[in-house]
Amino acid sequence: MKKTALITGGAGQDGSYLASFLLKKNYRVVLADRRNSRADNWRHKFLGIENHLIYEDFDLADFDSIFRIFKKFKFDEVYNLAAQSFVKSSFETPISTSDVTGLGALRILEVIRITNKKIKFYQASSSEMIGNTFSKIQNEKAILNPRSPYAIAKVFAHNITKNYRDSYNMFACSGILFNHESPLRGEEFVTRKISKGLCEIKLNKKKLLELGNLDSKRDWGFAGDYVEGMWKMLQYKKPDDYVLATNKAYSVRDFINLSCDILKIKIKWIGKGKKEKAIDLSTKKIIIKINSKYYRPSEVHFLKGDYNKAKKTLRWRPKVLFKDLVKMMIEEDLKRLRKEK
Ligand code: NAP
Ligand code: F7E
Repeated sequence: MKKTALITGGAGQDGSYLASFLLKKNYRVVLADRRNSRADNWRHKFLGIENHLIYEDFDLADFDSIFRIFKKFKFDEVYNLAAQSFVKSSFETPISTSDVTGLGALRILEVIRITNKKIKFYQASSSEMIGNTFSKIQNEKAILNPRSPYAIAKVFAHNITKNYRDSYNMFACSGILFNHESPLRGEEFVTRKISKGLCEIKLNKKKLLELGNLDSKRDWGFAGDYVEGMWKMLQYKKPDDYVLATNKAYSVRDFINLSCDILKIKIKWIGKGKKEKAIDLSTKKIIIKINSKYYRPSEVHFLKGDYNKAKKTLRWRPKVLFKDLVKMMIEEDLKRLRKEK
């Protein structure tokens, strides 16, 4: 019998990779999104999966729309990936972010509890929940010190998922995922902003890239690897929470330097703090500068994840590491921009 999976937020980066992964495992895959989120469906087209999925309209803020989908299908597994996922925006829209990213998970858990407690549930938790920390590496036991409305909403969703597991014996897991990127990453996130922006500069389609805090460090993995980890959590004999990460941290500046190396753009950094700039040595022009509007009211400075539990229990490990990830993103952005000509 084919298993049926529901992915909320299936139009996003992770939802697209997960849908592709589950189709290969012979699942029937239902994607639930707001209609506008898949207006051009570019990610599904990129992966060649758009004709193999069942699309349903819904909104994670709307309980009835969730209930309707659960009445229509009999799910084996549910992956809750929908969220207002951009940390910077959460400072501008704290209430709707809390409603969708926090309470949204509870709405789904309630529908599962009421309709069929056998459904396995995955919650997309985040390293942002850990926030600022003094520890050099963070695992599932890290103290949570969230620094944004987004992260605080994710803490609620994380804790309520555990509470439903403990209270109602439900198979509910959270993946505490550190940053993961890909050519399918939204352009507002820093890695894609850099890869696309520098490719545009290389191809003379743009003159200047403006960024915020270059010193923050993240543990960046590849989204395609992480969706396999999500699935593995739901296949294990008992539900639990797991960190998925690469155990390496790099700064935003490191990401830029490597991207420039790959693109063969020779740069020199001058100035400090908000006055810092990168000059293209071949043209002597400034190609990167700081714009304070990209700073956050409160920042998470350093994240590096210890994925030992997932490695030992689920036999999961990241396959694509930093260098190859940056290369993959640059190559794909170059290809797309050249096609646009
Ligand atoms: P993403 O590309 O932003 O995907 C999230 C999807 O949720 C988007 O398609 C978004 O649509 C949709 N959405 C937003 N509000 C919604 C609502 N009210 N109802 C229904 N759908 C809604 O994010 P991602 O990178 O794939 O991440 C997937 C999940 O993992 C998210 O929950 C994110 O918070 C979490 N996470 C991501 C990372 C990471 O590094 N990528 C790390 C840890 C956790 P619109 O684009 O139209 O708003
Ligand atoms: O920022 C700095 C920024 O927006 C990374 C989401 O998927 O991962 C993501 O959240 C860092 C921050 O991702 C710019 O200040 C500098 O320190 O790419 P980001 P994020 O905030 O880490 C976590 C795990 C999630 O759960 C989230 O859903 O880069 N930065 N200059 C900048 N960031 C952006 N976006 N734009 C800049 O110009």
